Amino acid sequence: MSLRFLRFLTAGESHGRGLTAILEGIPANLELKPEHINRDLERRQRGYGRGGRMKIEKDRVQILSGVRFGRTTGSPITLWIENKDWENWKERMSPEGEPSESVVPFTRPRPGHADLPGGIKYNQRDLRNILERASARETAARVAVGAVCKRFLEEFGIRIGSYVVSIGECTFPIEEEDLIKRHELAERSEVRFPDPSKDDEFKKYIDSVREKGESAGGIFEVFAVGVPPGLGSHVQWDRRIDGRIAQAMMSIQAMKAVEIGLGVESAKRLGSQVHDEIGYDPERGFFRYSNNLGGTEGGITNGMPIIVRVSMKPIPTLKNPLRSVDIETKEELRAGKERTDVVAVPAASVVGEAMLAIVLADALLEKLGGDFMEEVKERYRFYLEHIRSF
Ligand code: EPS
Repeated sequence: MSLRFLRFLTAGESHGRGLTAILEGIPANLELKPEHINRDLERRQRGYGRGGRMKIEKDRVQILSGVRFGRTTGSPITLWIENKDWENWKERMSPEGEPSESVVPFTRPRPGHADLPGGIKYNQRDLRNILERASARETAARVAVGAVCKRFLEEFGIRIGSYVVSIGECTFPIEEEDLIKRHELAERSEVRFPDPSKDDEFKKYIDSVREKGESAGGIFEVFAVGVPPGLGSHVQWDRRIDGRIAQAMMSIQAMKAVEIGLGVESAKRLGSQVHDEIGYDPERGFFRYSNNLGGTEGGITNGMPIIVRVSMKPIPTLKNPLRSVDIETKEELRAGKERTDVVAVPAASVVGEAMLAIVLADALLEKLGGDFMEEVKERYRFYLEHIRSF
């Protein structure tokens, strides 16, 4: 499944020169400045539990095409983020010449990483040729694309946020009910948990994981508020918005499960305890008494906030590596080691925001069409009037 109106591709290796993304389909005349993107790039780099790499990088975007004097032109938008670590990898990652002696092939695949299946598939005996692209470094490019989509959605009053629910076994009840406030609290937390007073306990937990030479995953939630009813469609499998969101989330490196609204819990409850009752108010129009379904019914948004819960597995690079086999000698030994993060759930939640923004911008453009912002906005006004009078 792919996007229906927007298109984007990313390119670049973790220790290559940098990352590129090309995004096409954003209407002309949208205000867009590097600051809009840099804010999210910087947020993605934060989070307790990251390894040494984040001290090296200082992700900043350069807009290479599709924007002139701070406004989109409708042409493909090219985004470029430099890898500062390239300086240390120039010889080992050179696109030209022959490998020098410093190039030691990576031959001991890490269980849980793309190393072995990717090596087999692409017939690469130096597994670095796989791991460099499989690395979650690529998510910086997605966050840049997502930030452009957020900028677009903002023009329609749609806001996206996220917060961490748990890291490994460490979790606490979330007291705050309001989604925007949860997001704002998460912004002040070192682990993006919506109660910064719990930071020390999360940090202690992450330290204990590090001391054991282990890694940990976790759960985060991403939401969108201000979404109109009617994005996505029930009429065809690949137009259903929940399926599109799930695919986008699962495409993030290391994600293993996606739930919408109550998700797994809804399978245990009876119907009356799950479905969101409908009310009508002459001022607000149709509304719901609850939001157990997380803003989607029949593959269509229903006007309630979209709430997505995503589970991330532990990072596969371990200080105390698991059993593996050297692909050259076929000897059973321990997997290779690379510098790594211990926990990257806070960063993943920012990537989740980007993916939700991309899917919703695509679905909004699918609904409204249009090549320039004034046109899209006029169509949106018409559609809002239709919703009010329905
Ligand atoms: C990653 C390994 C680490 C992470 C990296 C993802 O990088 P390195 O091997 O350079 O230490 O820091 O994440 C990023 C570079 C990033 O920008 O998020 C991996 O193997 O997936």
